[in-house]
Amino acid sequence: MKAIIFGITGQDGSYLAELLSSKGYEVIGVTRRVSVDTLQRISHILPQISIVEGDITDAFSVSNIIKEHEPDEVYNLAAQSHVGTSFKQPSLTWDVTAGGVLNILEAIRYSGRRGSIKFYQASSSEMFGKNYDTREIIPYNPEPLTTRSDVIEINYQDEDTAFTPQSPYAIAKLAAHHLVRNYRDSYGIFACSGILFNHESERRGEKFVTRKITKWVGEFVEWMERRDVAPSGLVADEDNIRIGGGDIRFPKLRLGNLDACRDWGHAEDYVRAMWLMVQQEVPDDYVVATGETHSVRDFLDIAFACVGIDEWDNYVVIDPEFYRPAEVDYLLGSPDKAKSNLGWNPDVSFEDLVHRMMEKDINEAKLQRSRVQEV
Ligand code: NDP
Ligand code: GDR
Repeated sequence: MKAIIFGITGQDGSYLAELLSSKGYEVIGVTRRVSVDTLQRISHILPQISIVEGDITDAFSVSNIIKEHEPDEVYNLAAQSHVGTSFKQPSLTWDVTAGGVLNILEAIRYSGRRGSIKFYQASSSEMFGKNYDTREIIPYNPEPLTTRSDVIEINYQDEDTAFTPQSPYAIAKLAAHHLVRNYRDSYGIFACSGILFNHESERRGEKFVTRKITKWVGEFVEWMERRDVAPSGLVADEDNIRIGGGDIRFPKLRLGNLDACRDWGHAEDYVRAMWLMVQQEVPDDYVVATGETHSVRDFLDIAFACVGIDEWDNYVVIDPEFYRPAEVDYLLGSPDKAKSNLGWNPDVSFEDLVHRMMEKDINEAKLQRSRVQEV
């Protein structure tokens, strides 16, 4: 089997390349030319995969790659994937995140092999925006329902929840999502979309909130250890944490909305769901999520607890710079369809996810002392 991965240098691309390689696939990764090295996440598997140069906004390069390599499966993970950035660069986000998908679908349509290529598109829970559905959960209890007050209402999103995108990124993803459905219906192309909820990992980009937190905490702990100081010896001012209130300081962690709730899973589990979707007889769209939601505050609690700090308020500044013009407040996915049709289940819990990311960033900070944010 031969698979092309657009977006192989990203978090998910690296895990998917590992998964497909381990299954004996010939993997071709598409990378765009940039002035810095973007192959770090896949450097360990480069001998097992092939790299070709291409950009999904360039219709000719996409078409040539698909014609030349004659893949059985095409996975599109390429996107301008940062929601905050999409408000600052909406046009670029549209071209890459929506237009790029059209280029791939057209390339498959005119490849001369459209009946032989299976296509996966990385859709997103951001497409739900502020919307959710509500259902009642009735815990087991022998008392008659009429006398009970323990019925819980739960808000969730699944494949039937209406989309109300809140950002240029989400709008571009929704356009791509509809294109996939339209090409499936119009031309009989095997095209499916995974509506994936947030998934993180030790390889997560450093501008997403989870990795931003674990990286900061790792560097902060390394700084304390190097200075041989405990939290009790620190004094915080508006922007910095100072040893004994003196000149030696460490900049506070600057964050935006701490009340946002996300359904966070581990990327390794989620790329398994992508592959399973593509192995089905009939293409369909699936929500992939853990079914649990946690706030950014919850994430902070666990990340700081990993290094023995229970009170982190003094170390974090709320900076309006990181607020979004329109926010998505609450995401909790219901992955029932993926569980029953694909036999998919996540293995990594929220707590394990945070612990794994913290372990990686504590070790990385120790290894890279020169990168510590010290002034
Ligand atoms: P990343 O931001 O880590 O990776 C994005 C990838 O897209 C990178 O390989 C990047 O290349 C590539 N890319 C960007 N622009 C172009 C372009 N013009 N041409 C070719 N490649 C390009 O994202 P993730 O791995 O986290 O996510 C994978 C996909 O899943 C994305 O589409 C994202 O929107 C979507 N998604 C992610 C979720 C998550 O929680 N992680 C949840 C739901 C959906 P380069 O290295 O050169 O920048
Ligand atoms: P998200 O992820 O927007 O959900 O998109 P991100 O980690 O950027 O934000 C999650 C929530 O945290 C809040 N937040 C901050 N976010 C960032 N980046 N930086 C901060 O300092 C900060 N402070 C608070 C945000 O406002 C938000 O509510 C991710 C991406 O991977 C998308 O590509 C993907 O489609 C969705 O997940 C599902």
